[in-house]
Amino acid sequence: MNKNKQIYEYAREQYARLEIDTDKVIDELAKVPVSLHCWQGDDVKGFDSDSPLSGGIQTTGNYPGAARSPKELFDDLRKVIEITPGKKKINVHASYAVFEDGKFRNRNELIPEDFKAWVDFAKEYNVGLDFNPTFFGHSMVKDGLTLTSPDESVREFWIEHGKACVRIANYFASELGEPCVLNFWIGDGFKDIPADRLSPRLRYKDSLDKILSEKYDPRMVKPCVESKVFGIGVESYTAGSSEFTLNYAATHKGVLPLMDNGHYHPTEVVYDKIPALLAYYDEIALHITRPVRWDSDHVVLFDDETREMAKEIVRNDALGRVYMALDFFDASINRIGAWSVGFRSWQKALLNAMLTPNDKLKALQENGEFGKLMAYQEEIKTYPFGAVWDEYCDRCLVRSDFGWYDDVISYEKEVLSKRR
Ligand code: RNT
Ligand code: ZN
Repeated sequence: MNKNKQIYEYAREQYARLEIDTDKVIDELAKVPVSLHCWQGDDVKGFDSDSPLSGGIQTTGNYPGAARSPKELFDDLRKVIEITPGKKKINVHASYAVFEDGKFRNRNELIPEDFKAWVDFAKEYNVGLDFNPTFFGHSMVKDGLTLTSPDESVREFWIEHGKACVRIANYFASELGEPCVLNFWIGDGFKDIPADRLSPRLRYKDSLDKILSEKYDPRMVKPCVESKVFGIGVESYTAGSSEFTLNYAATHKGVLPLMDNGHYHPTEVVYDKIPALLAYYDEIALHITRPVRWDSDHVVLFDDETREMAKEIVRNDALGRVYMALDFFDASINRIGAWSVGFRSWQKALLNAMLTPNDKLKALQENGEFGKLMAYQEEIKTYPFGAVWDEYCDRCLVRSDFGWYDDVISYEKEVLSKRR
């Protein structure tokens, strides 16, 4: 037996003492889909517009090698898929339309065929697709507003965009036979103190109603509304606040709330909100990210919030009820590395949660044995998690140790550095 296997055997025994079957956990984790966002590869630029990024989001950094075309982005995604363990879905933004017939279509007139390249890509890897209308980075964003704009023609344009996206989500789901999460996020809001906080929200509500009047199969298309507390240049007011989106979802059957853990006040934690929503909703969605001071989109790490979020999903037996998607963009380091660190971190968090003796710990809580609960939770932290992670990577045929980053470096040398 080689050294790694010996180490794994030891870990397996350790976890068996906690009545955790590591082999079973590895098999289960490999089946859990996590949505990999397409927009880390090109700093959220997309293919359909030269307008600068808007909506209160921003990428910083100019590390060389960003994807400049559909081909380059697909190549880069392939690399990320190759070096990360676990089942994926791909999360596509509407701004990533690939006009194969050479004819440009504006966002209000997009058709399913404009995303055939994505469907082909998904079929190549046997993965599902999720989708997002793109309400930013476009000349029809007026004074920072889209679906909430007082200008009817602006609103109309974006409603048409939303409807087109419902049709595209239907197309994804029917082509791939996997549900398509269709996430609505708008950056609409104000930099400074508004005089009317209600009218934009009423318009947002009405616009969403109009968009979702477009027909879709609720078992296969999962519309979500994502909230946000503020954006860059949109500091004083965001129309799609947490209360707004939660109540929209609660009052519209089939619509899911989406929580992005970068979209709350800095001391709020999304892990506590997950069970709160699970008490009311059959299904919810997440954007997994890492907020740092003013920014909501740093690369996901295996940190406390990430670990606790995964625990809330796993120990509440909600892996089948929570649609998990990554959402971050870092242009200051190698983008393939950033993408992969984020994906691997969430995989680690899920694995860690699955290697926690959740039933035992819950029983301690129910029995009021809080001292013992604390002691046990601390002991588990030093269990040989790394050995199981290595074995999981091995079985997924990806490198577990530092070696995977060598692949990132060679790809940078051979491919990315030539993009000038
Ligand atoms: C922005 C939201 C949103 C975007 C993507 C690109 O703050 O998190 O989800 O990051 O749609
Ligand atoms: Zn998000």
